[in-house]
Amino acid sequence: AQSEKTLALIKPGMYDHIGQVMTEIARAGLKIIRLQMLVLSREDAMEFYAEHQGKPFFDNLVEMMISEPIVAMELMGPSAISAWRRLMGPTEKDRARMEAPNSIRAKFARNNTYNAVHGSDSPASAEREIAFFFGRPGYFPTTATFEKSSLV
Ligand code: YYY
Ligand code: MG
Repeated sequence: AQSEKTLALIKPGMYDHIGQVMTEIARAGLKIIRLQMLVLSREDAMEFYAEHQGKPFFDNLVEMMISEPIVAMELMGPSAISAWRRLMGPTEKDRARMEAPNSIRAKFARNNTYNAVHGSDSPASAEREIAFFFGRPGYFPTTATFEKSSLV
């Protein structure tokens, strides 16, 4: 399989499981080549998920994404896009538990919004999403702070 890059996010609500997700990435043969912990602004969360604007879950999705620090990682390895999506499992919590009980979402999704992780779904989205987090000249995302978080 050809070496590929993808964008992975560990979403809000996953603070206690960041290490386990990174361990699963390593065990799957993927390399973390860049990593940043940050808090998304509302504007950035809306832009990141622009394809879902207008859907009934969009507002909740944005509020979830800005509710706590996230971890953004650029992954590299053979078929990285599909390999990471396979580790993640299906989008919906119940489907993940039924169809992929060892997946990260089966283990950690609380519901269909707080569903643990994100992964790019195509080479085009991987390119866009890696550039979004790691490719903007002069862009330094807000460093992670826990002041507004329920985790403190
Ligand atoms: O790529 P993936 O995250 O697996 O699913 P998408 O269909 O792109 O949806 C993005 C994001 O939206 C999903 O991870 C959670 C949220 N969402 C939701 O809150 N409720 C739904 N019914 C579907 C998706
Ligand atoms: Mg998606």
